[in-house]
Amino acid sequence: MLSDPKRYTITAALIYANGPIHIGHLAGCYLPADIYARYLRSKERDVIFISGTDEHGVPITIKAKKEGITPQQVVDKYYTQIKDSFNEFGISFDIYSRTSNKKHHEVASDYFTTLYNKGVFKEETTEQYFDAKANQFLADRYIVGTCPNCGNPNAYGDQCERCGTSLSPDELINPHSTLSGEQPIKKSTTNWNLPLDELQPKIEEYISEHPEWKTNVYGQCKSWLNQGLHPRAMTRDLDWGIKVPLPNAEGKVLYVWFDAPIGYITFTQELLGNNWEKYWKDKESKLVHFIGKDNIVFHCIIFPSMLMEHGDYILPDNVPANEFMNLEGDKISTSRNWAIWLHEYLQDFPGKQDVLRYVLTANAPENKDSDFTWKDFQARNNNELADNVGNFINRVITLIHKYYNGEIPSHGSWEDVDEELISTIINFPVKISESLETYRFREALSLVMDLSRAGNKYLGDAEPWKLIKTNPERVKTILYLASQLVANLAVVMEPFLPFTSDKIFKILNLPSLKWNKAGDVTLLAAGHVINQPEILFEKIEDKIIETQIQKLLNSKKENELANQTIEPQKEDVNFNDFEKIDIRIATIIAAEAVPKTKKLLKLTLDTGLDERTVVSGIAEYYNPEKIIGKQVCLLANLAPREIKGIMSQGMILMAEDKDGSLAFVSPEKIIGSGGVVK
Ligand code: B3M
Ligand code: ZN
Repeated sequence: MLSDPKRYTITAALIYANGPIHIGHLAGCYLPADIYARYLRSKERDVIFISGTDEHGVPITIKAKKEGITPQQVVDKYYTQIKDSFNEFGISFDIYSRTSNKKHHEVASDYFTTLYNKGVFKEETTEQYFDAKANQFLADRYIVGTCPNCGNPNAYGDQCERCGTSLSPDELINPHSTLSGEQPIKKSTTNWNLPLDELQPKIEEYISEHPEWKTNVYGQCKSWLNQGLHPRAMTRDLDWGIKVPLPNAEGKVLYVWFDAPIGYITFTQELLGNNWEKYWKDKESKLVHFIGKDNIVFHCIIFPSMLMEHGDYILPDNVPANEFMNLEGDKISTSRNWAIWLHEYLQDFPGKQDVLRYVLTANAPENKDSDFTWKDFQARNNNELADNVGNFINRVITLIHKYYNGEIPSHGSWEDVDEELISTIINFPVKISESLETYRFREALSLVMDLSRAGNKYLGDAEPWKLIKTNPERVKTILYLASQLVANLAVVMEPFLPFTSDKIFKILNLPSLKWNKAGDVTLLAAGHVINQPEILFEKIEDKIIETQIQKLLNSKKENELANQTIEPQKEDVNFNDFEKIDIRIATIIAAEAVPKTKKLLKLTLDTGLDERTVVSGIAEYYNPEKIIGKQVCLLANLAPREIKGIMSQGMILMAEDKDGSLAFVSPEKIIGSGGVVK
């Protein structure tokens, strides 16, 4: 572990440009990366924060096929949308680029050539799965099957997303093509492998130098190493991607996981021109990759192998991968639309970026999966942001305006409670730093909240609003010190809540201050004039939250509907069979609920033949009072049977919708009761 690096190279995963981004992405990797980068900038360290979109690979071509557009159109559409969302949430990348650009094609291609010339790759001709119908080799996500490790029936040809195991198509049980659904055949093809099996000792040595890595990351690496690494092809038979720069490689592109991490290098070059190399090659630079847990093997084993084999590069110093964030108890899923999309959140909660940043960090899936719920979002906003931070700052600013026309008062001598608060102000930034530097962002944020709580307690105990009548001199000291705490909070809060920090500095009429000012209780000089208070966090009402919950429930319902299949047609019957059935138009003349049941109504029907009773399971859909006079179809000659002690003579025909709801089948104009349906 590099303890006092000269500079930091921070990367956040290059997300596939095949869809918008949701809270899971933000919580999993972009927020922690941003907090870290902002903190280091505040410490005035030399830092670059690099990211962009991954625009190659099967996920892009599958999406293009689905939307009926070209892969280029897919990535153009989502690159802009993703970039805008990050921007609006204050994710402070120094560059946000894309792997489909020309520069990246050159850099990745050169990188491949360098490894090729060094003899790193093993050329291998093997039988690969091929979809004869689609006339295509089935790499990566084009093939699915059952994971040999955990039994997930939808594991991809490169990885099982359920257990995280990295796979090759040959390991899948019962493989089938995602293009045609067919069983694939085998066809011979040549590819270039990275011999991870041979590199294993070097990788083992590298990983064992990093026992400080998060246990989830270190543990995953150890488990792969224990299973033994396998060679992995760095080229694919696909037509979308970076062409393999070899004469005999027609129709082949670089494996997306070969080119994507090189994107970090390309984008650094785009950002810095000739000045890029020290961020990747100087041993005193600290390289940190922020990713989600499904990308661990690629960043801890495969990319480091590529870097080692190239020879000039430093290796990742840390890969603080997070686990996953669930939503209302269920796995976030793009295809099931079970997600909170950032662009939709912004429409529904304009200006509340920091609230989401706060909730996602306070509840970050740092060591295990976590769960986002709207109720928790509301509670954290109302009880933590509004009642703690907002309330403290607002009270201080308001009182300074009320008593001193907005001028910071001068202080008298310190009392014990003041000394205590001063030592809190001095100690907290150090503690927060320690947590941040060891990637414990939840803990760091909760320390910031503790600092604010200390301010609230100080004010609440001192009660300056009462003291002003009896001891106005003492009130000056209290508000002087409380205002210093407000300024300190603005400094230490900046990495987490940059928009709020900005607002506080504006209210305080100060320029944004750097981390080295934290712990100082003279940030606001006596006589300095501050601006008017502003509400930092509004409470969020129940009905707003209910709307969001309803939105999720609707999407669940829509999804269920879309996935429901139409019942297959039954076996043929002949006309004689049909004629045995006596269906009549009947008119409902009375209806009442059957006591002690939820579903049943007792109906009295005028059938033209007689007046009879039928028990029908429609109480969830019809109010008995509202159906009197309604004409329905009755299966009149169904043998009578007793239901809940009532003799039911026949059955009302109902149409069932995909969601299971029921509707009467009624004649299109009034028909005399007893009319035959034929
Ligand atoms: N595109 C996977 C993902 O979006 C992959 C990350 C690349 S990081 C170099 O989750
Ligand atoms: Zn699995």
